[in-house]
Amino acid sequence: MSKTIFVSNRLPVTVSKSESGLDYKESIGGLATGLKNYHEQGDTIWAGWPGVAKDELSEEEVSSVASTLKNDYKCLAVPLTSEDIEMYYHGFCNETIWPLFHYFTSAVEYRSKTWEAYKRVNRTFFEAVDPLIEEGDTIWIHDYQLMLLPQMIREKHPDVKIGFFLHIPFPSFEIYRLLIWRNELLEGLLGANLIGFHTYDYVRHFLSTVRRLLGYEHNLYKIQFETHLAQVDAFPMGIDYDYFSKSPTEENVSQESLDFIESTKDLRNIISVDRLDYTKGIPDRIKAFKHFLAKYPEYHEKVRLNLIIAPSRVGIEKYDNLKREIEELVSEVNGEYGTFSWMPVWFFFRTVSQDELIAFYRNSDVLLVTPLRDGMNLVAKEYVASRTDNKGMLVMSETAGAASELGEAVIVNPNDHEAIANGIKMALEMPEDDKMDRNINMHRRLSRYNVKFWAEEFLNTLWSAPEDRIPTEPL
Ligand code: GDG
Repeated sequence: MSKTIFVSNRLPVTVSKSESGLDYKESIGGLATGLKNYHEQGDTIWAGWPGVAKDELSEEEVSSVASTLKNDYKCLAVPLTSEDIEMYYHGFCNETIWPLFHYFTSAVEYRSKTWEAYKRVNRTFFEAVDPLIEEGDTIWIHDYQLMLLPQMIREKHPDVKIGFFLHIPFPSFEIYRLLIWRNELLEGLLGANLIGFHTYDYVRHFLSTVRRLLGYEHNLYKIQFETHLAQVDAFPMGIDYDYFSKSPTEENVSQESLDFIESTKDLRNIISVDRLDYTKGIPDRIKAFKHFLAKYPEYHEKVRLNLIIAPSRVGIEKYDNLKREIEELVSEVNGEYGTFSWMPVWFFFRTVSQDELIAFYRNSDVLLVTPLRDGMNLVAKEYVASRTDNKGMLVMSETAGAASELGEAVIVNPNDHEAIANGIKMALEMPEDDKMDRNINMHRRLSRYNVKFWAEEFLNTLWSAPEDRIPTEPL
């Protein structure tokens, strides 16, 4: 029977090693959250790196991880070394592709050593997945860490269906062209039968980049590449709407969180939830909140910003510096505006459980999500879905992919502190019936275009792609 193989850098479960042994924990992040349910229910295998370097484990531990992942989680562990992680993941993925695709051009590092590691690790993924592939299988590859993999698989298995989805923005041609290895990455992607992006803007950028760099025109979003057609389209990723809109059970929310929520009942609560990343615009958001307090003193002692930041890419200098910058800005606002009975910003540098997250969403009058660039941003969708009473309001930046689907939100330029401050005020003071109308529209869309719909739409499009191999021999 044919199966679907998901391939992504990380698995939906993260393995870590401590003195007490090996620990298995659900991974945090857009992709893990998004495909989890689909994977649990379908005939699928998920291949990816388990989160711990193979040279940090004994041989027995390596095989124990492999068999636990296989038997308990339907996962295939792709073993990577510490050197791989350093050069491929921290190196090429996060020092080159991530900043470039998010338009942080001055942060991009061009190092041929990390590029070599990127190629090598994409080959490692190929070698891990290759023995699993059987005729009729579908392979769905995810994200910027594996852009060479589609073509590697295509060369060996020309008849399987290969899909690729990019979770981050695809930048405009003028940005993308800065990359030294630009053609190789495009050719790697074009090995897929279907290449998906979150928005039509990213699709347009990709098509024009392929035309200008490789000279391939598209015909109705289909590009003839070597012996097959590569189709390109937008598939805006949704969330598990039912999960976020159902009530969390109280026993899943810690007493500490319930007490915290209780203590904020008399305040207007603004929440923001992000992974720690410089693309998320967190320092500008805090500065904008400070500006809000300066401009609208009537809100002193009445409002609170709850900043929940999940640790990410810990130990990397740029990220550690960002954390320090955030801490300084938070204490600056609290030092300047706080009183003996009121602290305007509460900063939590930790992850919380999903049920707690929903409880926090529900308790918040406003979600403030102002990334400088974001492929989609699932947090915005989760907040709207969680507030089933339609009494919350979303303030979000125009440079997040989700802005093109959530036009009823208060949309702001994330660099414009004045606009964010006014956006906060507008969201806090919006009449109930206006909020209700806007939220009802957003709910309708989110419940229909949920994550299951996203995955099915992508896979159905991939499966229904026409028999597209062009004969290589003259007829
Ligand atoms: C990439 C793209 C794109 C966060 N903190 C906690 C927690 N989270 C969960 C959220 C959400 C996910 O992590 C974050 O997803 P985002 O979409 O906001 O951002 P990225 O992680 O950067 O994801 C992004 C996404 O891929 C999907 O394609 O939207 O643009 O950058 O689901 O709920 N979850 C829990 N505790 C936390 O503390 N349980």
